[in-house]
Amino acid sequence: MSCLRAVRGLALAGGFQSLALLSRRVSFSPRQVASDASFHSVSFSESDHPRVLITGGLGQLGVGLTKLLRKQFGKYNVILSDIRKPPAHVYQSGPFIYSDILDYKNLREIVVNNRISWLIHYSALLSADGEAKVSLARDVNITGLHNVLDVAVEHGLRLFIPSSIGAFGPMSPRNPTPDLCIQRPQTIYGVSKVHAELMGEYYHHRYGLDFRCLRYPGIISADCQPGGGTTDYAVQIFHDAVKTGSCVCNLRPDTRLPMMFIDDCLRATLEVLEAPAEALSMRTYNISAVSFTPEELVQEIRRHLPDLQVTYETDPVRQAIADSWPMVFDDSNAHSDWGWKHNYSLPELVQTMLNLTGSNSRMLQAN
Ligand code: AKB
Repeated sequence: MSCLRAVRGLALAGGFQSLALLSRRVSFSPRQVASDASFHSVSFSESDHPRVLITGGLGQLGVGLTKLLRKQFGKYNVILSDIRKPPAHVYQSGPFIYSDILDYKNLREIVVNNRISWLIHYSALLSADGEAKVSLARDVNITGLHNVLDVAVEHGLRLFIPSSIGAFGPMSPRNPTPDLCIQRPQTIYGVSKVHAELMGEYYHHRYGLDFRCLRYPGIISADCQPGGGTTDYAVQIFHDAVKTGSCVCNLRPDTRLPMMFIDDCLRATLEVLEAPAEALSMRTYNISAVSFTPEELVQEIRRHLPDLQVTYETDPVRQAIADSWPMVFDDSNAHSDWGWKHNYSLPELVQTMLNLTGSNSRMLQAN
């Protein structure tokens, strides 16, 4: 890609050190733009609230985060975006826009026309999907990321990108997994997440980008069908348990993974976005809530649905991914730097999920 071409000449002429200092002071854009382009967004005076754009907004997290941010910052200050057509209730609930993160000009136009100041980048292929579609995952998770990073630097945005337990690999310590350790993941998803962490931190260091990143555990939510993730087995169990009373689990019963209820995840995202920069000793934090195995999850669900039938049919690709991931996540830095603490224990998560999936499926039956 063309980024950094504009500054490369200067680097050769003036030396790397002085360029780095200069670029931090004058907010150099890493992407070459037309010489008559005006960065008028920087001259806007900031309103009280940020103007937020969420990419990949129709996945598991975007709609929920949009709701939370709109409560905090106002309906019209938060724009949900995706390349897919939104369902009616999402379209009617507030601003929605088409955005393609692989189209840099489209992204820039949205940022400029809507005076965006915070960008939350949720577009990504997840771990199991990524292994099935490596080249698409590389495009979306890596090329798309480059576009997002560049537009964020060019327009002085605060940029949030989620990373994941998937950013670790078989050589990482697994119980517990600290923030800083050997990563070396073995999936395209994991490689793209390490790339995002490092590029974000590099742009922070080099251009002063306000990059913030949380490594999410597996997220459990009720209002959308499980996507292409390895931890989605847990979401699937809830849907099947409520709908049919039986389920097939594609991981071994003793596979321990860090997990979190969606409300905790969305709150953590808002909290790190709002944290004062001085509080952040790092730019990428682990966040954690609970760790459980399929067997432990099933036991807890059986306290409410004693007749639940479960069969284990291990999928070798997903199992290998899960076996290379953390079992327990150490989030002590998030706790001490910006006060992170989860609310939902396993029993609370299960109770809430059964209530929500039960009422969702009752609503579908009634319609
Ligand atoms: C996945 O399983 O791929 C995701 C994740 C843990 O990042 N849910």
